[in-house]
Amino acid sequence: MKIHNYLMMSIGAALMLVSCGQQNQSSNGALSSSAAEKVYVAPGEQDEFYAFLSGGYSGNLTVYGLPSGRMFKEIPVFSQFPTSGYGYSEETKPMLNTSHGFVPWDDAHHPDISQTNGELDGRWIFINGNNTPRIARINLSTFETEEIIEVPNSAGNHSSSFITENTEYVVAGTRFSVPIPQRDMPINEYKSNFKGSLSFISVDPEHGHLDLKFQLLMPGFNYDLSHPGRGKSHGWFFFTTYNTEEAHTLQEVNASQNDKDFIAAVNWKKIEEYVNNGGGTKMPTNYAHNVYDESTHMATTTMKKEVLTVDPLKVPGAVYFLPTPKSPHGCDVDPTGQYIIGNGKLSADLTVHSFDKMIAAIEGEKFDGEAYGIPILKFEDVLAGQVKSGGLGPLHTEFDGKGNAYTTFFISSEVVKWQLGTWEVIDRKPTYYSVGHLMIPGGNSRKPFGKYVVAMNKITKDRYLPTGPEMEHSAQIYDISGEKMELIYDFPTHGEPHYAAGCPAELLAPKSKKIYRLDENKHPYAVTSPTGSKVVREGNEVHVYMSTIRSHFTPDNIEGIKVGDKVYFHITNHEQDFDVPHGFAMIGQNSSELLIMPGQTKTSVWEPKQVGVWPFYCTDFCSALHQEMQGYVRVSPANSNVELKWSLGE
Ligand code: K7E
Ligand code: CUA
Repeated sequence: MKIHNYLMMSIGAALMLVSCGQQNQSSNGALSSSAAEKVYVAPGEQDEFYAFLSGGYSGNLTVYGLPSGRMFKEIPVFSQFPTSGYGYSEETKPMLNTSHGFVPWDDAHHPDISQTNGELDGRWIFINGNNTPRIARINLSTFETEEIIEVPNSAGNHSSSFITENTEYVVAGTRFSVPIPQRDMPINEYKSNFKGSLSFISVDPEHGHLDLKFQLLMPGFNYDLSHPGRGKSHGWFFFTTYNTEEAHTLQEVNASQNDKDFIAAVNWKKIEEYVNNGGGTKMPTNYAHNVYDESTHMATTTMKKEVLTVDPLKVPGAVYFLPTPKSPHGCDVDPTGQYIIGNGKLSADLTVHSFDKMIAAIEGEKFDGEAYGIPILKFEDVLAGQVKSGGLGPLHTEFDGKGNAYTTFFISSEVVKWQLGTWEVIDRKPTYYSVGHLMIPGGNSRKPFGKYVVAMNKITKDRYLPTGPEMEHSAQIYDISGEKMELIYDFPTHGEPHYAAGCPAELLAPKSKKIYRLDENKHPYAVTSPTGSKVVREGNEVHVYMSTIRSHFTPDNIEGIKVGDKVYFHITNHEQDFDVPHGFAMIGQNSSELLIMPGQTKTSVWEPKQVGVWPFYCTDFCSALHQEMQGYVRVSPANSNVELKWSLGE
């Protein structure tokens, strides 16, 4: 039966291909049984790679396995997430604080895994919030968001969050230029008054803690994407720009006037030295820095009031412009650090700049004018080559570590494989449909794992059974181990994945955390001993110190709560086994349930509005007696004299 199905599918596929007149997909195409074997991970077996896909407007990050395309987890980052209670629990609410108040959503685009010597080290993954500019750091042993720093003087935090070769910095560039500092001024005075900030956020090598070290205040262009130099170009960072016209309206026309925009090359080591020697100007500002402490299980917000800004003209030799056609989007650096690829989305050819030639041109002071005092290098002097791709709408490029690059073409819906150095096109395969980013595990590091490429498509159409007008986006896996790419699988993704990051499973799986140790729990409201449960009234605030173990809450009966009280349930999960969470939910609560991992404490607030006896229960099916895992709270009128008491088994 199974063989029969495959046969039918293969014949169907072959007919379709013939009728579409597509010659470039061999009979060994997507639906052949050899392709099926390549993605088949048998029950009980595990995937070879982790893939972290940005969630776009879901604000989160999803974790998949490659090659199976199975989704393992959604990690909440910038959005409230009722599945775990992230952003609803008292402990995690501060993670979403910003200078604009509590912002429980964002648009997450570019995850990047920490590196040591330019190779993935698997400690953390970073991702940007595009809308209310933020950078998040996620711990890759707990798969939890540990830190979110807001980026002041930024708007549309898009050329982010990319890290330098030793994770010295996570870099965040602004897409929109804005008045800096923000002020009330006419929009049509944009030109030469607005500025674009490029932020360098240092990463503590031990704990990963983030600190906004300096902000480079650049001319008022749009800074679209960026990547670090690596190897020989370590110490530099490259940013694509568009709207060098500095238009402020009808951008689709007005920001496409110039034949060439720029890639900005920033020597951050030079600027770091300048600020370490006291350079830069402190500017008053206001931004949130939110840190989750794994020992107290609690996040805190610190509002920062100052930022160190740097005028590029004060650091000669730090910033240059490389002319690049035409409204470039992706900015990618090859594993050797020699080539900087600018994908002009309105151009058919890819422009590849040479780092060596750039340095020679700088040393020879061969400039082609300047923009706001920043020297412009001559296009011909820095050009390494052009890829005559034949495709339309190039967006992003990744590398396989074997001398090849893979570029996505949004308009012509394809991935094109080409060779670094010869600029020859080797292969092209269609995508379904309109691909944005693509990802090879380690594909933006010195050591890519060039076995699979994942293409993330913007349009799904007929790839899956229809689900009404809204379809999940579609990703596709290609086997790239041979000369030609082979499409081997389609899988749906969540939100709108832009970029993704991947790494070998063995980098993360062995160190993945299994439980939180109860004897290390420093939460101030934790119940760490079986007898520690209690209920304490402080005015109209009531603190319930509650514990859970299969299959009951302690206490499970509470009386003496009154309408108008604010009841804090601080719940500690006393399990110390892997994968035994308990949940908690209270009727009428204006937040979400909580999912509490073994050894962890989380807090849920409930403000009872009605007199009665109200139940709570465990939301996670934790044992055969999970349905018995429940309790009652008696709520009396505001003026009642019912004594506060709690019990279990009475
Ligand atoms: Cu091209 Cu935000 Cu990286 Cu989407 S961006 S595709
Ligand atoms: Cu605990 Cu269900």
